Amino acid sequence: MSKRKAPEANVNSDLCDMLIELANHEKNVTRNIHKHNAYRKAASVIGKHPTRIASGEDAKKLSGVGDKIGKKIDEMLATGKLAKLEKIRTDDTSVAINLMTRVSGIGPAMAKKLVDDGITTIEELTKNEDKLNHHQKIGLKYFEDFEKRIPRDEMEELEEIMLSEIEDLDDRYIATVCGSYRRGVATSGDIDCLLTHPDYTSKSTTKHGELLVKVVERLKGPEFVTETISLGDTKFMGVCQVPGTGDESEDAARLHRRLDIRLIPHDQYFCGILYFTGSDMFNKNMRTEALEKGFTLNEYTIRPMGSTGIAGDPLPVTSEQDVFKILSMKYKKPSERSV
Ligand code: DCP
Ligand code: MG
Ligand code: MN
Repeated sequence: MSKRKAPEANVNSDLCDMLIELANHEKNVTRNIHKHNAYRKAASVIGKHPTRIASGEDAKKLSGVGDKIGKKIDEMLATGKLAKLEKIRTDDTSVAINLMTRVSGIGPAMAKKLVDDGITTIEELTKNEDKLNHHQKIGLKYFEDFEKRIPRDEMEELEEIMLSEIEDLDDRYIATVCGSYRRGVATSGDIDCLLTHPDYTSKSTTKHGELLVKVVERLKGPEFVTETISLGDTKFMGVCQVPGTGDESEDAARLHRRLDIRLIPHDQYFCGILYFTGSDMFNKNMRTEALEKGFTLNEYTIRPMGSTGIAGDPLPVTSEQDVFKILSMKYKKPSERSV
């Protein structure tokens, strides 16, 4: 039996929801990335706290919770709501900007520009499609589909189709579905696939552009990949779905899903896997811990930081475990990396 406790239900989920809503407002509307990060960090640490937070003072004992957030927690606990959020929720401009950012490809700056131009609904956006780039047009076309999370059984189906097509093409490819799916969660927002091939390393001088293009072409065959948002040498962004069965009612229910594929050099695959498994908050915390211990970690490599502040050569990594070992951290399985 495992010594670790099973993750408890979050007994402070109302406080977390409040902080996440505030974080999103700072990202999308006021565009204050520091405040966004502060709210996310507080939500993350409070979400991990095993007992009910009783007061702002109580919350402030946790790292990442300061005076201002402490006060908001007191207000929330006393009244069950937050005046600042009530105001945001009824502010037409905030509501419209938030709506626009839900379209894939529309960021906070573009959302504000659209709302400044008087575009505040999806219907108006559809009438003004000419203002959108290719990615945003696809985001609008599949607005409803992309909002729906992908159930795990569909993720498994998509994974199986994708991996078997890739293996048939060339069995030396290695592909791994990362993101929230690899963390074992029940539903995913999209499909994050990493790809590598022994012919492509960070030192290889031969052209690797074809490696990803060939895979994408192959995946279009069975009508798995249905749209390309963008395709470069190392990054594909597009749309996929479970291929049709010919049964009309079944086929009509199939949703279009966002698919990202990244081609990673063979010698950097495990840093890539670690990064793209996330979560983003877990990555942030791990990178901070790495820096504290004198290393710099990113999606490609882990390197020691010299006393001059200049990063040294990448350390050899042949598994995710290696990265944890270098940092003297206890290994965490993907399912333990959600916060
Ligand atoms: N990632 C990160 N920092 C970001 C964005 C992404 O570290 N700002 C990493 C960690 C994520 C992974 O990339 O887990 C994939 O990004 P997604 O946005 O697809 O996030 P998830 O797959 O974790 O969640 P979802 O189920 O919503 O797709
Ligand atoms: Mg994802
Ligand atoms: Mn993704």
